[in-house]
Amino acid sequence: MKKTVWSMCGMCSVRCPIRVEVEDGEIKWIEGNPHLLGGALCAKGSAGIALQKDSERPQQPLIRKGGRGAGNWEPVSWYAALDYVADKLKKIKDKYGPEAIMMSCRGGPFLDIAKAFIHGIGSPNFTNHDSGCGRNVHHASKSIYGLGRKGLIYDIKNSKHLVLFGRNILASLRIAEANQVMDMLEAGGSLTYVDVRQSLTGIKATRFFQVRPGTDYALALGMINEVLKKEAYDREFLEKYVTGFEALEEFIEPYTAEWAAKECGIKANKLKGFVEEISSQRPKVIFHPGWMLSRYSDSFYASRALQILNVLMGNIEKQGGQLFPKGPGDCGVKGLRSLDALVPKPEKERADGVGTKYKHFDKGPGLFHLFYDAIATGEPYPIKAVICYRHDPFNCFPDPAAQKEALENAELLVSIDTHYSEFGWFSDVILPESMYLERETPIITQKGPKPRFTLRQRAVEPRFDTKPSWEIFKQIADRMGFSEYFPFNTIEELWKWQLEPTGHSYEEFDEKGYIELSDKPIMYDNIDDKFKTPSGKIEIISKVLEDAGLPSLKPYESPAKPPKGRFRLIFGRSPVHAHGHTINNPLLHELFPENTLWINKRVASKLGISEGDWVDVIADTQKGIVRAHVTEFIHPEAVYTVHGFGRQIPLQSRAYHAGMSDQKLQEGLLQKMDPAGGGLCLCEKFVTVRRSHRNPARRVEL
Ligand SMILES: Nc1nc2c(c(=O)[nH]1)N[C@H]1C(S)=C(S)[C@@H](COP(=O)(O)OP(=O)(O)OC[C@H]3O[C@@H](n4cnc5c(=O)[nH]c(N)nc54)[C@H](O)[C@@H]3O)O[C@H]1N2
Ligand SMILES: Nc1nc2c(c(=O)[nH]1)N[C@H]1C(S)=C(S)[C@@H](COP(=O)(O)OP(=O)(O)OC[C@H]3O[C@@H](n4cnc5c(=O)[nH]c(N)nc54)[C@H](O)[C@@H]3O)O[C@H]1N2
Ligand code: SF4
Ligand SMILES: [Mo]
Repeated sequence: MKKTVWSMCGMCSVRCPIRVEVEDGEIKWIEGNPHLLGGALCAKGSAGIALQKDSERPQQPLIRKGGRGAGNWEPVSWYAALDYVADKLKKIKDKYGPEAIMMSCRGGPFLDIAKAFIHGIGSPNFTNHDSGCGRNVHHASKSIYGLGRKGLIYDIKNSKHLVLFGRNILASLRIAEANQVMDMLEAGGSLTYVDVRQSLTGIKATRFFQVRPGTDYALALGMINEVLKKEAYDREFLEKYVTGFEALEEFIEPYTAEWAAKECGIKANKLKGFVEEISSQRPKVIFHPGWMLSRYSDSFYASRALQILNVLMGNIEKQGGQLFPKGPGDCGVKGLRSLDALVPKPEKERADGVGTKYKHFDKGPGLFHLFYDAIATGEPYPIKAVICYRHDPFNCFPDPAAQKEALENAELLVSIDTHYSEFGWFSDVILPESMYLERETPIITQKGPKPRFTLRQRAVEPRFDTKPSWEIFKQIADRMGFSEYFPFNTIEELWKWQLEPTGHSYEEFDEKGYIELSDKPIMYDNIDDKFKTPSGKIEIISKVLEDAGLPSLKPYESPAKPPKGRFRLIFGRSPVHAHGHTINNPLLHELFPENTLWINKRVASKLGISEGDWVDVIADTQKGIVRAHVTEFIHPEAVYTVHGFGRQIPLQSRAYHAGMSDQKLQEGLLQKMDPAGGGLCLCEKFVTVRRSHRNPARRVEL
């Protein structure tokens, strides 16, 4: 018999709502939830069935037998694995204190249970992947509005002009957002795209600025200068909500459109034409602050400048601009109950120094890469257990060799993952989580103009001896003696407990897969108290930054040019892969089996490199071998590759050594963060490229 299961995609972190058709315990069809996505699903989402059918994933708990990374595993029962982990954690807690245990979870809406777990142990050391992702953008937003990266959302569909700096929105996609971009374009809206290379988004754009790598801040400053010169801003909005405008006027003077155009390698009249266009379109103009603009040492300031442009447009809480996401409270509904709220907050300071040494950073998840210092040095105190749940730091942060060296000092490494991750392969215990179609998750709130509660439901039973993470955490907590923070035995009990204050019941999910809290978009009439900065205003001059001795408006410094014969290594995503964990998916592997190295045609011809040639990409001690993609559509200073490849897990036969790993080439970058934003400077590595003398059928990386 056929049945519909409402659930949530898990092939990437966007978590699109899905409808799954199941017949006789088999998944027959997956589509985007028709009520929200009109059935749309991306290639990765469609390949969820291939993942479910794939046997090249951990099938039962594993405990390491040989040396770390040797791949010698002993399959054990859940009982034995959970006992082993709980016992080790207890010993570490007794010897070094609970704060010696850290946990990283990728991020996203399902953090509650993971936070309750680590805080329940008594450790403040909860972290995530974000210093490799959107931290600069998050902190830039906080410094301006007092609100994080998700504190404002974009009404792209109704906008007249969307401006994207390195935000490849149609390839690095969220389905609903990509659909909004297409709707906006069809309605006659403009799209300005800024990148150092042409991309899927760039070819749909109405204007494309190809800039010299690392000069986004200059371009944004030039835009601000021209907007001010032409008085193309919302004076009333500025007077009402913004502090520091006079300082901006003074600061911006030297950064003219002509200066910016020269710095970025574009035409000044094109930049001026752009400002003329937006001046008639505001406030329906959105400067996307970047998602992962966290790659250069001034990306925080680039993102900040883009937010200043939004402020100048006066686009906040206006149709076609930026909107405050609305939650249950805006609909007269109480929020979901939180497990983490039951747990007393650990008093000890964080080992990454966030909140103490680094007061200007958001204490929430801190910064993972800074934990490596604590792990290596034992300062401010030792970290002895590292639990990675839905996170693969070796694929996420630069220089896995340097990470492994620091981890020598850790006594327990645990990976809770649906796949073999690079970290998992090196760790001591793998606790395999059931893949998303085989498990359920706690209920979450999805904020937006029309907020809702939603959840993931199990479509089919697990094929292997795997468990959902809620059960894994609960069972370790029981063994370690803090079950009071996990007051449930089944997921239904947890759902009921979460929903209790809201007045809704989980049967309501049956109809459409979510509980809609408002039937029409909510807009605020009054936004006077919405900015959470120290002054309660939008701060162009940020008190938090100034108190930390950091400038609010940083003078521009031109990025270094690569020395002769070298190139800046940049990276991005393919629409058919999600980081490293889909590379081995049988269907997605077929669509995109390995990455290439984009290299400018003129430069390539000087190096004697033709399309499809094998090239060596050399950093300091590391080398990658990959095929060249020779093209006019990339700036000659840069070479580009798709992130996530070069995996080294023999049990992933399709991904094993296919393509090249960018993070291995990023030697020395693990400690190089933007001091104001906390993001790692992932695009600050120069590499040498040469024709490879080898022509391997299967590449071996050094
Ligand atoms: N060099 C370089 N570095 C980068 C990037 C880059 O492009 N280049 N990108 C950066 C960005 S933007 C990000 S977000 C990070 C991403 O880095 P990560 O957050 O580490 O990446 P993911 O691959 O999304 O997920 C991590 C792990 O989660 C596992 N996983 C997936 N689904 C599930 C699940 O349902 N349950 C469990 N338990 N585990 C699951 C995957 O198998 C994978 O091992 O990397 C950053 N680092
Ligand atoms: N299909 C797919 N979609 C995804 C993901 C995925 O793994 N796969 N991951 C999700 C995640 S975690 C994130 S963070 C987002 C990231 O989404 P985006 O922020 O859009 O990131 P990327 O795809 O890495 O694309 C970044 C672009 O920046 C360009 N670039 C490099 N240097 C410069 C520069 O100096 N200036 C400018 N202007 N551009 C530059 C690169 O050429 C590349 O095209 O995507 C999300 N969506
Ligand atoms: S964007 Fe694609 S892979 Fe990501 S959640 Fe949505 S359907 Fe799944
Ligand atoms: Mo990301």
